[in-house]
Amino acid sequence: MKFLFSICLFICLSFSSFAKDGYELWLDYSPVENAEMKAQITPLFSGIFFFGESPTYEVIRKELEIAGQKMLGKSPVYSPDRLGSASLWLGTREQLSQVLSLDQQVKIKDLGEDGFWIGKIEVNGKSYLSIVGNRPVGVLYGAFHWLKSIQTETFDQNTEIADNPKVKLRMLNHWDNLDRTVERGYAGFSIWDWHKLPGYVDPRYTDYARANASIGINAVSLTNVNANALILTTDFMKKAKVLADLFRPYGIKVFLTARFSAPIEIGKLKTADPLDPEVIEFWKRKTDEMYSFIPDFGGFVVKANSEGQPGPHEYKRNHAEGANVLADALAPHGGILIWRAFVYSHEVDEDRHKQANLEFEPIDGKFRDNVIIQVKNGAIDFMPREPFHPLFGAVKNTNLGMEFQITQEYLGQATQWVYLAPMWEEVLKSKTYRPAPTSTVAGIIDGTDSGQKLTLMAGVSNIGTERNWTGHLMAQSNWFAFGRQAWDHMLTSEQIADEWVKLTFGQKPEAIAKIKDIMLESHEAAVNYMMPLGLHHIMGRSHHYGPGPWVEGGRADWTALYYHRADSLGIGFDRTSTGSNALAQYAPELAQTWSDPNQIPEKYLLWFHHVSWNFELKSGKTLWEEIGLHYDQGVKTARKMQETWSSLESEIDPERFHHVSQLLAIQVQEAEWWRNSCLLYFQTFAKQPFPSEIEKPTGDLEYYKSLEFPNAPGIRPRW
Ligand code: BDP
Repeated sequence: MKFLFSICLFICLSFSSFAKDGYELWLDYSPVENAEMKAQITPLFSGIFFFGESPTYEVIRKELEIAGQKMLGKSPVYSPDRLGSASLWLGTREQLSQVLSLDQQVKIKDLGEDGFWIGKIEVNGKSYLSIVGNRPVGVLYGAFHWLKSIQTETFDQNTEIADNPKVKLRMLNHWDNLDRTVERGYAGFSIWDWHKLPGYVDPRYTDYARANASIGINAVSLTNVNANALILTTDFMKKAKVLADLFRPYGIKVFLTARFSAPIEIGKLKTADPLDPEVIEFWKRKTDEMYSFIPDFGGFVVKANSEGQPGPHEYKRNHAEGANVLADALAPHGGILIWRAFVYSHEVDEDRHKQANLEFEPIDGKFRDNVIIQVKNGAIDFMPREPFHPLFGAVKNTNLGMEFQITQEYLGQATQWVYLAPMWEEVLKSKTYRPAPTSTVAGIIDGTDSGQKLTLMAGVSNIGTERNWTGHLMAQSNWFAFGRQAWDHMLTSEQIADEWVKLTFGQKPEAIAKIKDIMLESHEAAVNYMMPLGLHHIMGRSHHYGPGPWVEGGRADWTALYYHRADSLGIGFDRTSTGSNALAQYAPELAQTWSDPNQIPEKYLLWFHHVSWNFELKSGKTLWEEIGLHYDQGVKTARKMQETWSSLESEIDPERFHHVSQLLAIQVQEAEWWRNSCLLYFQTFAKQPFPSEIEKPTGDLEYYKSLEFPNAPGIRPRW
């Protein structure tokens, strides 16, 4: 009996040590089995020397301990002095100034605040592999890079590496409410336990900081853009301070969302008019107080005059007047004000697409230097595919930052595997033709085309309390990819997928290739089975889960009918000069080509054109046929993803394999549901049979329309 019990215990323990629940993210450090790699890194782990001290070096030491144990089965050994037994040096350019050559000094200096250099330094005929930054955080980024290169088997100690981020602020925006619900969150509750802070510091905060630092994320806005003014009270400042102190050694700055009406709600003033002296004084006082708790506080993020949020328009002031009062309060402390361009109200225009440009173009140049306008990648709202936002290129004298959505509000939430990097890459690489004919969205954001110095890429977080952080294990890749693209938008989504898969699943060539295949086709598949050919905003109302092309009634620009405009003649939103003329907000080079339904890339066709059901596409097929083929292709790709994954059963640990398998089965059903609903619905207008090549949509349209999901996660609460 005792014997049996011991066997059971042994089996359980061995299994639990192999059980992979995804908590470790991409920092799981699998044992190094490659003999050559092992031979290279073993001496390095046995003679580490830090030039000086910094809390950030403590963070590096802890990471080296974890990595050393997991990769080599032993703790790193530190050398008591820089020569002697040392073989790996870490420190800043200043700390290493005596041993760096002049050339190396210059090279490293040019890397700026966050960059790092990894290379060999020769002293007395011995060479030392060195990880050097201009600041300790650069050393941290270098250390993470080094560990990653070991795991991806790209490390070669004879290759010198110099790397620095293209964008200054690489930021996560949490849409987390103070009661721990998360707007558009599909991974449980908020990881910020405001109730127990400041007394209780969840160890998870540290793992969160490690994960972010490992991919270069250096700023986090902790609270929902639909903001609660309470976050600016002294009690909450004390709580936020604990997080800021914890994140500091990881190079991460804390931002908070500011509710424009806070002067009334917590300041007890009668107005929030940004030009009112008492309001100006309120923001100054509150900001000073914030800096007394968090001396390196990043700044505020503001959503104003959008979807019912208060803002300067209530007082007949424009966005610049609203933003500048907060910017002025932050400026003496070096803080930054991030003002969102996601604005729309009923009155402005008949096309929501045009509203941000209508409001921001006339006040271009009127914002303070420490203001960044944070612009969503497209003009509507994080749709499965959007053409880039026309503010990029139209606004020339104001800092513009990018806002991507990592959480998959419109892209399968947490039931679907959709790798978002290809979509972001497409946006970043889009040519804007302004300010220069060769300009791209990425060039505007990183300052090379726009000249702006203050640069930002923000991503709406997909993180929650679920054990694997992101609900769907594979959605971890989107957090990872966001950080990597914010660091370097020249990386391709394929390169990033390659890194992530190796870090997450280890060195298994066949599995790596197959997982990458799935990832790289997943976004196009989702576009196909949800909203192909430029269709947009045809999802379920409010929770945005599943299809809802029939959604009508209530506020027009929250309905599907407003966007697809299907009728007996055709389908699509005419945004040319015969329609809303939103196209005129793009550079003439683009507007001209895109005005022609025969020249516009077909992926944007119905975004800008109302086209007859019989319009002929490049394939020679009619629009109606192509819509059917796209929906059907989406379903087929989803099934193929499922098959490919099934073939990996022997390669992947059972926990992760079954987690993903079950979700893929749901994804296939959801893809079929999207296809069937949309095609049956659109057929009521097109009144044509389905193309013969496709699997015929089945089911009853009335049934699909009747489905309700009152418990779908992430629904926007009342605020
Ligand atoms: C939309 C979301 C809504 C957000 C809004 C925003 O549905 O919950 O509040 O974006 O970005 O996509 O402010």
